[in-house]
Amino acid sequence: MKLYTYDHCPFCVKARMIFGLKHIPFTNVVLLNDDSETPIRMVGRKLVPILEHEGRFMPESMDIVAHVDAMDGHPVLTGPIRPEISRWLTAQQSAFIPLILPRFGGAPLPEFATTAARLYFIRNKEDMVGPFNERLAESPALRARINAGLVHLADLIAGPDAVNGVLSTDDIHLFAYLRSLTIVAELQWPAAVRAYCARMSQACGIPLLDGMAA
Ligand SMILES: N[C@@H](CCC(=O)N[C@@H](CS)C(=O)NCC(=O)O)C(=O)O
Repeated sequence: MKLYTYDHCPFCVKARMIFGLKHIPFTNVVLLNDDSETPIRMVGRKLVPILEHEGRFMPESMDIVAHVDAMDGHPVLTGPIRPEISRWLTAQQSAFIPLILPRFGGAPLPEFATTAARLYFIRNKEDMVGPFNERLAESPALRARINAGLVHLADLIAGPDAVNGVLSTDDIHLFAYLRSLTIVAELQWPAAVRAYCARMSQACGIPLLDGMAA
């Protein structure tokens, strides 16, 4: 199986997670961010993640997660989900997006291996959130909002192995979000949240982004 991704993409992290959690080998193919031709040829849209399996192409991160989790008859995402987790994730979005996008745009990620690919990302995302330098200037206030959210999240985490005690799709959504957040330097991570991130990173085989945090 081949998974087409961008390293920064939280949806791609969701799809990568299920392979790691199930110890299923796969080839992670990181596309250049300005490569429209490859995804359009596969699924008719410029979008990742895309799973290539037995000559067929599947987009949509959570469809890929469900497909891979079911494929051996031994699903691992068997735990309950809690509405508090999705509510928490939704509440963070407006501070999360302007914090992470400018930092991704400057990071040494493989999807930005060429200048054209990096510029494609910057233009595309600045159309969404406005000039990156303006968003970066707002970092102190945005960090404060995320820090407050992380304190609240610490109370929601049942344990480092699974946010609700048993692995579920909440872990897929939550770890993908938190892994993106590790590109942001100088956040205040409560111990329970940090332990959860470290454990999930190890269990999924997906490195955190601390090394390129800014
Ligand atoms: N609903 C899709 C969303 C995927 C998505 O938005 N992917 C982004 C990357 S994070 C993408 O490929 N956007 C097109 C682009 O970056 O040009 C999923 O869950 O897989």
